[in-house]
Amino acid sequence: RRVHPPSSPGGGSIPGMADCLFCRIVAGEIPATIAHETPSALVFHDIAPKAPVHLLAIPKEHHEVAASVAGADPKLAGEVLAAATEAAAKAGLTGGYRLIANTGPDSGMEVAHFHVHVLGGRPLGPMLA
Ligand code: D5M
Repeated sequence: RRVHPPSSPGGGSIPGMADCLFCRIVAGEIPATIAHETPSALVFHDIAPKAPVHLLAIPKEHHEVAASVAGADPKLAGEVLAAATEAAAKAGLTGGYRLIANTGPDSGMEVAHFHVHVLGGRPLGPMLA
């Protein structure tokens, strides 16, 4: 299974990529509870859930942030969004849910592999509370 783009042999040309936590989950090197999988995307449970349902939807291929994947491969960006919504449906979030994609230091982003948080299972209140 290809994790890194072929333009980056060994995965070392982008800082942090060789040790990317989410690439290692895609590669099966770090365990995760998979909620949904498509040919290009993976959705798994967040290790520190902030809501009764807290999932992370990622592209299997490494892209750092939303702008990276949207610029390089907008179809893939859409596939990650679709995988997030499919996982929300599978999780039974009929009352609604929240999608969040942190980007860069001001957002508090911790893992530099693009991911969409899927939060739900209770009324979430105002987003910036
Ligand atoms: O969100 C990064 C998220 O990644 C944060 O909510 C914790 C989660 N996380 C960190 N390590 C793991 C593992 N090993 N499995 C599952 N989830 C994990 P950010 O938007 O970058 O702040």
